[in-house]
Amino acid sequence: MKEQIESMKQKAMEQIAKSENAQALNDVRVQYLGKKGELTAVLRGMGALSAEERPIIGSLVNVVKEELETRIKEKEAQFAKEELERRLKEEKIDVTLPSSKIRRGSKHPLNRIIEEVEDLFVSMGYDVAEGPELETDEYCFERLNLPKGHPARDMQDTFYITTEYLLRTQTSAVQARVMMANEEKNPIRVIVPGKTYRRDDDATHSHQFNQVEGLVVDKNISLADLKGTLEVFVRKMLGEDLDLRFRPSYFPFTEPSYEVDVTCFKCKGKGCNLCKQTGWIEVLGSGIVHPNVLKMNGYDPEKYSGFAFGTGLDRLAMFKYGITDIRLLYQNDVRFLEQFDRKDEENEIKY
Ligand code: 2NM
Repeated sequence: MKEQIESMKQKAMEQIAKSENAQALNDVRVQYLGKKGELTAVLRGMGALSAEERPIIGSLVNVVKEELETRIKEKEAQFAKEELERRLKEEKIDVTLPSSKIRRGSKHPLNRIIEEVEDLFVSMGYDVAEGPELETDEYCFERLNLPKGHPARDMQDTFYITTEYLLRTQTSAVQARVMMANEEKNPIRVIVPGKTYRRDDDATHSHQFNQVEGLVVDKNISLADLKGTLEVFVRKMLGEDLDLRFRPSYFPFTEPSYEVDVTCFKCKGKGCNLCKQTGWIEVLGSGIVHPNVLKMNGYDPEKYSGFAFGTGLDRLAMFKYGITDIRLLYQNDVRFLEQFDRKDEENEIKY
């Protein structure tokens, strides 16, 4: 019996030594020490032994059982250690590898244009003012020399909310607010960028669009100041080599009024499809502030004069970036918007 147990132990030890993984090791444990294991069977059969043999065999089986368990535990620990080492080696992270590119948002072309215009005018001493998009008839029309019944009120198709409230058709309403808010009636240099609304929406017109208007009020302001300022504005935004042409026009808030054309930046004035063979493209409206406008907003037209101008930022963005469909500016397609990411210090991602 003793020899039988000893040889069982030898066999088990060999099998443990030969086990190559945790699964194989567990199979050995089950084979000898499990409920139906070979060594367990010996313990179960002890009842058949004599009273002398029983304690001897019993303790021998227990010693062998312990030896096998210890050996299995050692082997298990060895497997666990090897597995850990393998993972440490295989799953090593190289912290010096460059990261995958982070997808960042980019500035909308309209916002880029607005910022550029603001930077330019601030550098010339202007303030930037903003005001409500929901305006009153008083500020949008009355104070801009457009009394009720004035035929020019039909020039803009207005979104009326009530008889008093409306969506502003131009940002000039804010200029009137700036003049009214200036209690000392000091000189004014201001630009007003913002959203405006008109009741037309076809392929080339959106019911909502973006404008920037400018207003200068001071002593001795003349047409020369207007022309010089707009020349700087147009050349900085669209190209230093461009010429301006002032065409007489009509706006209720200015007199005289001019529409400003610029040399076609596509054909440089030769004539092409963009300028409809004229060599010129209309970019601005402007004029000398009407004395009524000054008066109605608290400025004495005998002491002060001023000039004002306005332009559509959507058109400007389209010209500057060669965008052919205005709707692209409002669809927020990232494939379109990504193309306007500035590659300068401000936006450059450094790794
Ligand atoms: C334009 C064209 C001409 C304009 C006038 C004024 C104000 F407040 F002085 F009356 N603000 N903006 C103006 C003049 C705007 O946009 C095409």
